[in-house]
Amino acid sequence: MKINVMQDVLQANDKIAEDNRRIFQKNNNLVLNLMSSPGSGKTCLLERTAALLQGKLRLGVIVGDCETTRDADRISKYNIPAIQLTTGTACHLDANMVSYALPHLKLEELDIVVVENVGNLVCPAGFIVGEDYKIMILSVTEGDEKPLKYPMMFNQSKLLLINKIDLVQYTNFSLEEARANAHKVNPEMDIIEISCTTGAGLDQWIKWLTDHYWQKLKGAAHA
Ligand SMILES: Nc1nc2c(ncn2[C@@H]2O[C@H](COP(=O)(O)OP(=O)(O)O)[C@@H](O)[C@H]2O)c(=O)[nH]1
Ligand SMILES: [Mg+2]
Repeated sequence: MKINVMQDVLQANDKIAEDNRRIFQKNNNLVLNLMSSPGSGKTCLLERTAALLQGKLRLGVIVGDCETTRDADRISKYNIPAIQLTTGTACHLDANMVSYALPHLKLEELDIVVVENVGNLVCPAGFIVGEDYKIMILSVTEGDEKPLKYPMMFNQSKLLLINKIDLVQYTNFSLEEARANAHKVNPEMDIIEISCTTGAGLDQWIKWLTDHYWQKLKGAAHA
C-alpha cells in the first residue's frame, strides 16, 4: 500500500494558513513571507526597514530559526515587536508554527508583518503561512545562477531583492545575468538591487513596501 502523505500535509497546512490569513485581513496587515539562504541579509534588511519605517508604518516581525533568539533580539532593539519561533530540526516555517506567534502580537496595532523564514532555498517555497506575498533575497556572494538551480523559490516570489551589491566588484556575480535568470523562471518578478550595509536601493524597497501596503488597504476597503 502506498500513501501520499505530502498532499495531506500540504492540505492541512493550507487550511491553517487560511485561518491565519483571515486574522491578518481582519487587522488590515500586509503580510510578507521573507525567504533566502542563511546569511543573505534577511535580519539586516528588517533592522534597516524598522528604522526607515519609524513614524510612517508600524512593522512587526515573526522570525524562524532552528535555535536561539538572536534575530528577534536584534530586531527588538528597533522598538518593534519581534517574536522568535525556534523550529529545531524543521527547515522552514509552516502555517501552524506561525499561528503560535499570532496571539503574542497586537496585530491591530500593526500595518506590516514580515515573517523571516528559516534560511533555506528549497522548503520554505512549498508552504504558505497566510502571507499576501512571498519575497526573497539573493546576495551577490551566492552566485547569479541560483534562480535556475532553485526555480521554485524564485517562481513563488513577487519580489527579488539582490543584496550586498557593495561587494559585487569582488565577486564574479553578474547583476544582468542574475536578473535574466530570475526573469527566465518568473517573468513577472519585481527586482530591486540593494545593500543593507551602505543603504543603496533601500529607498526603492521602502517604496515597494509602502505601495503594496496602500494597495492592499485600498483593496480591503472595496471588498
Ligand atoms: N557587505 C555586506 N554585508 C551584508 C549586507 N547585508 C547583510 N550583510 C552581512 O551578512 C551577514 C548575514 O546577515 P543576516 O542579516 O544575519 O542574514 P540572514 O541569515 O539572512 O538573516 C551579516 O554579517 C551582515 O552584516 C550587505 O548589504 N553588504
Ligand atoms: Mg536572520
